[in-house]
Amino acid sequence: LDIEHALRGALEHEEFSLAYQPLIDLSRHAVCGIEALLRWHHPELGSCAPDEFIEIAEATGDIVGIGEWVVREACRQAAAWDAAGLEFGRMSVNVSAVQLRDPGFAQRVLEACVDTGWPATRLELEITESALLLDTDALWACFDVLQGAGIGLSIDDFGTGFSSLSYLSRFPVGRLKIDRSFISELAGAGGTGRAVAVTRAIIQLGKALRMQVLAEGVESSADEQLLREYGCDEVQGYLYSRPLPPREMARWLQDQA
Ligand code: G
Ligand code: G
Ligand code: MN
Ligand code: NA
Repeated sequence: LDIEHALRGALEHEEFSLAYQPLIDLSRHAVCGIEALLRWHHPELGSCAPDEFIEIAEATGDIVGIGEWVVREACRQAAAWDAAGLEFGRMSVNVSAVQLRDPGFAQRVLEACVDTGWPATRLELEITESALLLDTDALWACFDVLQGAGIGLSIDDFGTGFSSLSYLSRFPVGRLKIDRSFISELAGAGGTGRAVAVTRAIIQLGKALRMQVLAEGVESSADEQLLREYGCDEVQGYLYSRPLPPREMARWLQDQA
């Protein structure tokens, strides 16, 4: 039994679930969003991490159907939490370049919002720098539909890809998410070092381009303190919460209120 074969039946057999991690606004020190993270448990293979199966699902094209399920489930859950009076701001969903290339993608995301009652203006899609390298008419048409509906776009793992800066400013991207590889080296360096320079440069770049900047992988209050000094807008990481199953996420939100 291999991953590729097992993936094929995973949606039908309801083997996927979502974990949720809070996003924190540094100035208010309050939750401002939630990121949905895909989880897969196969009865024989056990739990399989996204890093192990997303690439395979992209190669087979299965990511299109899986990704559509992720968007729908995240929006459904967000609407349910909102109806229950929990406050958390936006719902953020990871989207692969393969999904963006699919002609019906943007329309189906809008349909998911309508069907679940989740406002498009409170949905954000996280894409990677590599997705922008496509730069085709189809990609622009996709962004037009998303932007027209008020759906936000952020660049995930920023700093690890190859986007040229002039390029970046042409896309309707509202937020940069600094890759956690830089944040993990921050505090130890005590304000010097490569990771500090890159982190500060990304925050300044975000300001220059009028984008929000979020730092991923914040694990210590020393990291948080530095990021606050540097003018970072938002943070995410184990310091606040690990990715949690839905019930635990709801409890975490209740505890904040
Ligand atoms: O918790 P973590 O192991 O979930 O995530 C590992 C990687 O998998 C991250 O880079 C994340 O962006 C990616 N990932 C998580 N969920 C999804 C998803 O629903 N779709 C896509 N395309 N990537 C995801
Ligand atoms: O989509 P993205 O590449 O941002 O995926 C987030 C990944 O980072 C997930 O695998 C999630 O479990 C992981 N993650 C979130 N917060 C932390 C953290 O503080 N430290 C580490 N090491 N990983 C984290
Ligand atoms: Mn992400
Ligand atoms: Na990331």
